[in-house]
Amino acid sequence: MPLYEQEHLQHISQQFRIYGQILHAELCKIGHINETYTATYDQGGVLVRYIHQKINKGVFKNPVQVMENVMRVTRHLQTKLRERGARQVTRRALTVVPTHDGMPYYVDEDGNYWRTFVCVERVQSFESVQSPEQAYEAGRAFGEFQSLLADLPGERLHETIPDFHNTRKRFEALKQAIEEDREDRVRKAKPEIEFALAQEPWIDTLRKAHAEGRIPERITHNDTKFNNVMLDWETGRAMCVVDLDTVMPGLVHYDFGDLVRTTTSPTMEDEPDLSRVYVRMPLFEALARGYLEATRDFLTPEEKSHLAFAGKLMTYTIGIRFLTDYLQGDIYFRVHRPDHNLARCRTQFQLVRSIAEQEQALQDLVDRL
Ligand code: GN1
Ligand code: MG
Repeated sequence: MPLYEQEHLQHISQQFRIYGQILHAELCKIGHINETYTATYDQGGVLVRYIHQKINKGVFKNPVQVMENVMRVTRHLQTKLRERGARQVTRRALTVVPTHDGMPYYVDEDGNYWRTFVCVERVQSFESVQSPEQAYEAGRAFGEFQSLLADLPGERLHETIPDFHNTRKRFEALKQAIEEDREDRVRKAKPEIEFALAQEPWIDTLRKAHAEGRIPERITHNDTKFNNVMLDWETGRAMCVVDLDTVMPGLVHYDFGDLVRTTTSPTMEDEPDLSRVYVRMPLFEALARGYLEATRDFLTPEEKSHLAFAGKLMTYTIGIRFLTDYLQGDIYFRVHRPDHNLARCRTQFQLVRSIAEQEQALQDLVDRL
């Protein structure tokens, strides 16, 4: 990390109620949006780590509302876990460390919002799923997350990104990006564009079911990709889910769908060898088992009947978001090489094809569980 960044981080770290001295900090490369550092402190002669994170204000237009949601959600999770007699509550749900004047964030001289979390230790996350056990754990973790938040008291949570999973709006944004063709990339993405546009007939299915009152709004995580689950080093069990910025009102399908996207093919999000990208039944079955076990108390038959479809819809939705960003010149998702967003899009669309081919078999499997 360059020296000026080190010094800036030193300054940031002093704003929070941390009883210790910062020794060093490393940039954490996971995630496409926020800037995250893992910082080590000497606290009474013991090394303790904290997470400092700069919220991406281009993506989250209202960081104050983001943190209001995060505070309500983390407090509720911890209260419920304590009531249930859970051990290691601060490893099971994130803990926000306040600033010296009790605020959940610090605004720096450039108007950036910073926040600090207790670092959950002896856990790891993965960019791709390694086994059915892991898929099961991911399903269970996000199912439990929804279940614990089902009785969150108070007002409706803020919509931190309005229309985040509104596939119709994402579709319109794609069409506009194609029309504008700002970066002259449309010709390079022809097959992907054709595929994306051809899926239009089914993209409104869930929003329609919701509008007709057939599926309810709930509190959902909305970014359930597999690397947002922290698994215990030793036991492999899911301990904690992270990345709470998009926790807001949503459909359970948003969460289950993104889990299908990220846990049923043991490949990376940008896997270039498309022949390796397809749904593995044992992974899907484990995921669905974990999720259904945790959501049994509240999930309705109608919600359950759309779970396989949810996988297709969310994979498609995130696929068209990558494609749109590619056409607009990579302004949203962090990229690590040229055409990275196009590669990510291709991988998603390959998975959409695979889910579509097996959709009935996948739903039959869900129905049997
Ligand atoms: C982003 O920040 P990260 O990498 O966990 C994105 C998700 C996408 C995901 C695709 C706020 O999540 O919606 O599904 O990338 N988050 C936001 O990898 O846009
Ligand atoms: Mg993340």
